[in-house]
Amino acid sequence: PVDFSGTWNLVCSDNFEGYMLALGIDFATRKIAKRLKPQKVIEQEGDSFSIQTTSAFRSYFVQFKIGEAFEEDNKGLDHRKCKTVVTWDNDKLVCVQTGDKKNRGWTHWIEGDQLYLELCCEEQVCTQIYKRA
Ligand code: RET
Repeated sequence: PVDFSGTWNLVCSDNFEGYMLALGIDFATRKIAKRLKPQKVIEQEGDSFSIQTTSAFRSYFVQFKIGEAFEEDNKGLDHRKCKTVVTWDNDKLVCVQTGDKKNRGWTHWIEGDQLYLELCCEEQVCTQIYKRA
């Protein structure tokens, strides 16, 4: 099975601006956030995950077990509460964030030595690629 564990650095990002706009992130925050190169530290033990996204400006931490819904606070992002659940779709990690925003969620997968992250909100899709540190 896939193991997402490790430290990953952002190498490219497409339409993060559109994603942040869809979330209603304010102009000043977007201006700073789009220049960031966040690092992800993922710990995976079986079906338990913790994902720390760290940047010079702000950070975000989330912890979950596959298939177990939890309340996500999105603290430091848009602060909207979601009922969140993450499941496997073959080797992809698929997150659905149910709340005020339609079509909100993300998918993580690995290809070669790259970690992909697709972030969705409403009509916007942001694709990011991370490389092992
Ligand atoms: C930053 C900087 C402040 C503004 C925004 C951010 C976005 C963070 C995101 C994190 C996603 C985390 C995921 C975790 C699971 O893999 C970089 C904190 C909007 C979108 C998908």
